[in-house]
Amino acid sequence: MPRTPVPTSRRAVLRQLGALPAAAVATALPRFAHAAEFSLKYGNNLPVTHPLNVRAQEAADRIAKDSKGRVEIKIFPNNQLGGDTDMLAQVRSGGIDFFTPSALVIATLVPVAAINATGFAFSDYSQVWGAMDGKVGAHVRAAIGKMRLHAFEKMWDNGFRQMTSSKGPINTAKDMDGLKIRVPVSPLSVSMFKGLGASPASLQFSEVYSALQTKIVDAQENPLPIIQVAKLFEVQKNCSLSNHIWDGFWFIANGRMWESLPADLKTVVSGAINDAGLKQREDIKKLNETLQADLAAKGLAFNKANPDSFRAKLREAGFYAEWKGRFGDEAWGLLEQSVGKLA
Ligand code: X2X
Repeated sequence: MPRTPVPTSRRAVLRQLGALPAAAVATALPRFAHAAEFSLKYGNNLPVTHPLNVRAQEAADRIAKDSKGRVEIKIFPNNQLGGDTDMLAQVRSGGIDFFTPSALVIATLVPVAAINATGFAFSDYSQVWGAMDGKVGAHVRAAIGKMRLHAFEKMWDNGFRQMTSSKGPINTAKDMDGLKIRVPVSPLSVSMFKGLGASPASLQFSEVYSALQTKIVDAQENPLPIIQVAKLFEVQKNCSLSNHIWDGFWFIANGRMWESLPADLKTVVSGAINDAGLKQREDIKKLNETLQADLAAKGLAFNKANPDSFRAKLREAGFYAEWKGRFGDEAWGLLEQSVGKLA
């Protein structure tokens, strides 16, 4: 029997495929096209237009090139593989290899990871990156590591969270009274918004647009880039600039998969992901400077919320004392080294 010749060029591959029935082509093609030794899946909760996806795709391209095709990363954006809770379970089990949960969301598994989201802790980005590229971040990464997940060194930016509502502007903590507001699946968010007198509902991000549209909730809170790319301005009237939480994404990998990667490939993957994260931070910073005008032109009415009334209300509700206890003195002390005394 004559042996099937091994195709040597793209042309030869196509010629050979041309001789196969369509169904066979569909299954044969990926095998030729994806000879990667490590074919890895990355799931996230954001639309493809968000800088997180744009920069992650660049990282994936660089990894394919620098690993000479040995590592291929396929991105599944926009909750294609399930919502936040589902993807967190999948990255633990190995169903997916990478996930970028917000600090708020991974905190359902690693409680101290929510520490950066302590209400009104950070006043600017120099404090944020000082803490997260420094001791606070290192403390959280170690805690993530104990759950058999690998967290890359450079956290990616979500941004300072702002409140939007279909019920009018939020100026002071009083305007929060009884407000039905969606928050992420996160114990800290629930505690904080209860402390502010609101009525928070935890929903995965995949459900936010429709929950606002159908008025299951009246309000939500997210950084401006998310309000833009997820088109939340279509279903909200007001945006109150509150900067109440700084939130970032941990780029995490399944621990077993990570350990199985040879050292040279670990270097390639880490380098590309961390560099892309730094570029993504710049993208978010630029968007924050331009998006208010953009969103205002789309009909969102902006106002500045008064942070003092919120801080006072949270203190009164015992929010800081409670979370200092839950995070522990060590973590709280590291945060205060970056931002000053909190409570
Ligand atoms: O769910 C949200 O609000 C988002 C997109 O900011 C997070 O991933 C926490």
